[in-house]
Amino acid sequence: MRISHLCATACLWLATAAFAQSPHAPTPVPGGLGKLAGAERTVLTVQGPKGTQTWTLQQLEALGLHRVSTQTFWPDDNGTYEGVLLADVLRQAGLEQAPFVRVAAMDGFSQRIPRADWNKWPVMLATRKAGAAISTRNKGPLRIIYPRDMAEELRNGIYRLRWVWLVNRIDTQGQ
Ligand SMILES: Nc1nc2c(c(=O)[nH]1)N[C@H]1C(S)=C(S)[C@@H](COP(=O)(O)O)O[C@H]1N2
Ligand SMILES: [Mo]
Repeated sequence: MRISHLCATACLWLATAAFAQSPHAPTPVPGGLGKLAGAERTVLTVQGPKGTQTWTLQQLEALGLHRVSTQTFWPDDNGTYEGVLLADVLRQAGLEQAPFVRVAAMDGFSQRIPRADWNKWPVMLATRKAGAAISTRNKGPLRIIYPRDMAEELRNGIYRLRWVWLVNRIDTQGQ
């Protein structure tokens, strides 16, 4: 138990160190960005072992904004995104060790994202594109952004499904 815990800690540290070295990894935005219009509205419900949590945009961004410039699977969507690390959101709900989470969207779409993804890569829950809020028409206010340029593997089509947009719920349903 202790040894496996040590390993988990070391592996996490190694993974974090590797993220930091990639020029394509999200980087922290010190001090955050100006407040968004509508930042007080609830945009996300997370259900985990710690119960059900709701999040406003402002509360989410207070977890620590990160920024990444990335290619996507959709040329029009390429660009710079700001948001929080999915792992940080999951930790607040006690879900960081879950085998997977289900990320669900306003349009009824959902996908399972396995733990390996948020352990290996700084997967983001984006709240902004180039500093501005993302409208629902533009797949916001929350969307999953993989740091796709960090790894060749992330170009594989299996990850395309996991770029859920219009995200409004995270849970472990279907386990
Ligand atoms: N909210 C939401 N996210 C979504 C989807 C969706 O229908 N709704 N489609 C998924 C699927 S099945 C794929 S393949 C891509 C959609 O890519 P496309 O718009 O190029 O078909 O995004 C994923 N994210
Ligand atoms: Mo798809």
